[in-house]
Amino acid sequence: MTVDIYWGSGSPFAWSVMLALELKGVPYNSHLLSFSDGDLKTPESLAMNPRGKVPVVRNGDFTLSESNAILAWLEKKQPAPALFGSTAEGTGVIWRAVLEHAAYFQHHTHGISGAVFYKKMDEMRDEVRESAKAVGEEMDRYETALAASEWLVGSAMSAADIVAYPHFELFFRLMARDDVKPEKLGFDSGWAAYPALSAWRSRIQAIPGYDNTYPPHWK
Ligand SMILES: N[C@@H](CCC(=O)N[C@@H](CS)C(=O)NCC(=O)O)C(=O)O
Repeated sequence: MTVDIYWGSGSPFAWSVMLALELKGVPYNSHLLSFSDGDLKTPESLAMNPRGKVPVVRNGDFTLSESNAILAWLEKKQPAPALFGSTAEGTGVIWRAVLEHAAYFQHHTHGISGAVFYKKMDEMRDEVRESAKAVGEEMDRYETALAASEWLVGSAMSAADIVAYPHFELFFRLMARDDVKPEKLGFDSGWAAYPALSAWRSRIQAIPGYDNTYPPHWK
């Protein structure tokens, strides 16, 4: 099986899917789309995903968007190594971690990145501060969990890790921007303030093929 993946540099959702492709050793054709050139809104892109968002994958005449749906599809197409566990209980707990990350972490980081990228900090400062506080609390939870275990769920890397990880990278990168640092949102030390998260980051960076997934415009 070869998968065509349509992605954008720096999209954490696309990054998760690419990590899964690398981990599972699924060959893929990479189609890097440009957000700024409007590549996601062409008739061809909108035919694949009417929402005009990435990632999108294609395999034969099958097309799928939504990163977590893609991960679930990929798991059925290429079961090994398993990213959603091997028991009913394992699968349930991994999905819980994936969904908790979306609800309690991405929900807030998404709001912050919107304020930064769309230059709306002045009008959204109060919401950004609230979100940063919520992210800090979640960050502490992750730090505690990863101080006790190498992976977010169980004893092996799973979808919980590869879904969460790119969002941490994007968040710390945002916090290091010159136009965000003066906001004093509490993350000036970046990854260094979180030793267990940093060790987890190193474990993920050791995935064979990791470099192929790293956002090109961040290099
Ligand atoms: N829920 C979607 C989110 C995808 C998403 O928001 N992608 C962003 C990039 S991070 C995008 O394509 N944005 C382009 C746009 O909205 O115009 C998923 O999990 O795949």
